[in-house]
Amino acid sequence: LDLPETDPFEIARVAAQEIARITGVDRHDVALTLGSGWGSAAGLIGETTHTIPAQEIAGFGAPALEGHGGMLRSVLLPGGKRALVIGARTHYYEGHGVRRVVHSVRTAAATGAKTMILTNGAGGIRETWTPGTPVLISDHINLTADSPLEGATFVDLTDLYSSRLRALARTIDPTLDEGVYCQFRGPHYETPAEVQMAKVIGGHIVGMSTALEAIAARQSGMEILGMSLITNLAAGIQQEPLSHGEVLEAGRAAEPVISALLARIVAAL
Ligand code: 6GU
Repeated sequence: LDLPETDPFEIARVAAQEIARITGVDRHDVALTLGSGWGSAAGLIGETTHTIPAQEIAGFGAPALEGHGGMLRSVLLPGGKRALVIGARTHYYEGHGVRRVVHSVRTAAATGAKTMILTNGAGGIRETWTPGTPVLISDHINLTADSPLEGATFVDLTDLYSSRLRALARTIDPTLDEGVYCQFRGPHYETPAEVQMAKVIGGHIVGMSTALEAIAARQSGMEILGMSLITNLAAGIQQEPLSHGEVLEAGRAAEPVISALLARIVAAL
């Protein structure tokens, strides 16, 4: 994937073939990337028939920490559809390049998935969002200065986060707020001044994932649902310093509720 002459879509097709061979499932209908706080949804949406260590599949590479590799799951949904659950996200800040960041999304598309659900844990800019609040992503601002598209590939990003799927999510939980997600490079959190900038330019949520993945999903023709779990308020919005430990703890605390919500949304697709 790192070599400029390799075709990332070809590696994604190989990855999809490997998933089909291991699972015996020749097409998946929907794919979910489960970020911080969303992991329990894997067990709630249906019956996991196969769990595959991601590093066994082409293009996924070795895990950042030994023993902390992500898993890919094939899940049979109650209605008979198939979900590919991606528990292995490569973040842009890991420095493996944007091809690695979006490889799971391209693999999902190559397995046949027409719907891509992208979730994350993120910081909130709106004071009313207490830790544990799930928010629908309505649009994004990509502050990475990078793109998964290579060469003269002009892809329209209107209604990137499907208004149809957002409306469907609100039939399950009418109280769901929505907001604009700003993807920063990370891995440091933003300064209070950067958070103010994000607010002034129209952002409501700050995080380190999702936008680049959504662009790749649109390029592959998938319909996208994006959801953030607000794990904390962003720097300067909350007065206390941010800690990764608190972010993880807020994710764990909210996990049962938001995972159940996501499972109900998936059942309604
Ligand atoms: Cl405040 N910023 C970013 N970039 N990512 C986060 C976060 C903040 N809180 C959780 N994840």
